Amino acid sequence: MAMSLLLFSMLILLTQPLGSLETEMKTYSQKTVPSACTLVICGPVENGLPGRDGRDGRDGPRGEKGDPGPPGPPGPPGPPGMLGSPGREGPSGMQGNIGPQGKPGPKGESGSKGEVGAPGMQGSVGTRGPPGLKGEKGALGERGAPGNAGEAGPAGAIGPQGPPGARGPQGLKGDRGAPGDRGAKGESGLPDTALRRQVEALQGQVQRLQGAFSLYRKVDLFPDGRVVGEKIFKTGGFEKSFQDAQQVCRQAGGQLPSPRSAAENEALQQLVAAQNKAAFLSMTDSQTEGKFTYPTGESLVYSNWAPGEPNNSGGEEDCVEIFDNGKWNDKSCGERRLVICEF
Ligand code: MAN
Ligand code: CA
Ligand code: CA
Repeated sequence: MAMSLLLFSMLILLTQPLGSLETEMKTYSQKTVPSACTLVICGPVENGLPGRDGRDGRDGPRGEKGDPGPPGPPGPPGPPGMLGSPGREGPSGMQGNIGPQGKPGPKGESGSKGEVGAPGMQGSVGTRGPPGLKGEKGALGERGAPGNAGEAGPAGAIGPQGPPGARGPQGLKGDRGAPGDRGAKGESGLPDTALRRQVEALQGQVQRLQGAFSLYRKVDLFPDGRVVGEKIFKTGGFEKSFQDAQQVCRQAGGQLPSPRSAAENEALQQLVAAQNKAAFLSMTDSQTEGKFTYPTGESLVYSNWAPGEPNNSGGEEDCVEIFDNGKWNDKSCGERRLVICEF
C-alpha cells in the first residue's frame, strides 16, 4: 500500500506543470489524511476548513501503457542430468612396505688362502743338521781317447766312455735370491719339510729327464754321430760338392766341420772311416791363396795336413778334405765329398 502511494505521487509530479504542482501541493496538504503524512512533507496547515477527500472526483484519462516490469525470480532447479562417463584410471598406488627379513643364507665357501706371512724372527743357532741331500749327477765326461788304429784293417769300434771330467772352477756368485717364505721354527734351522719334499721331487724329475735325454742322444748319434765336448758331428752319409755340402749343413742349423783340436779331428776321422769316404771340412783359401781360414775369416788354430799339403795342385785347390787316417789335403771345391755337419 505504501509503495502504491509513493508510485502514485511520483506519477502526479511527473505529469503536472510546475505552477499547478504548487497549487496542487497546497491542496494536497490541505486534504491529506493524518496517516498519509508519513509519505509527503506536510506543510503547516493553513487556517480554513479541512478539505474533502479527492476520491469523489472524476476518473482522469487513461494513462500510457507502463514499461515492462523487471524479470521475475529464477525458476526452480531442473531435474538432475544424465550419469557422466566413468573417469580415467587413477595413478598406481604407493609402493608397499618392505617385507619381513628372509631366512639366513647357506654358509659361504671358505676364503682363499691368505698371503704369505711376514718373515719370522731369526731363530737362535740350531743344532747341527743332518747331512745334505745327495748332489746332482755330474756332467757327462769327455769322450775317451779312441783306440789305436789297426795296421790295415777297418777302424776299431768306438772306445768306452771316459771317466767324468775334473771338477770345474767355482762359478761366479749368483744374484741375490727373492725373499723367502716364513722361516722354520728357530731351534733346528732346517728348511720346511714340505719344501724339502718338493725339492726332492724336482730333483727326481730332473734326474729322470736327464736319463731320458741321454738315452735319446745315444739313439740319435748311432751310428753316424759323435760328441766332442760341446760339439756334435753327424754325417748324412751322402756326398756333395763343397757349396752344396755347405748349404745342407746350414739348412740343418749347423755348419761344415771345423776341427780345432786333435780330439775333434779324431771324431771326424772315425766317421770318415766308418763311411769309407773322405769328407769336406769348412776351411778354404778362396780369399787369399795359401792362407786357409774358417768361415768366420779366422786363421786356423789347428791343422793336420798330409805331408806335402796343401799344394794347390793344378792351381785350383781351395777346399780341404779329411782322409780316414785323419790327415788333410787341399782339394778342388767342385769335387764331391762326404757331408759331415758340425752342431
Ligand atoms: C795328388 C796330390 C794332391 C792333390 C791330388 C789332386 O794326390 O798332388 O795334393 O790334391 O793329387 O787329385
Ligand atoms: Ca788353394
Ligand atoms: Ca792338394
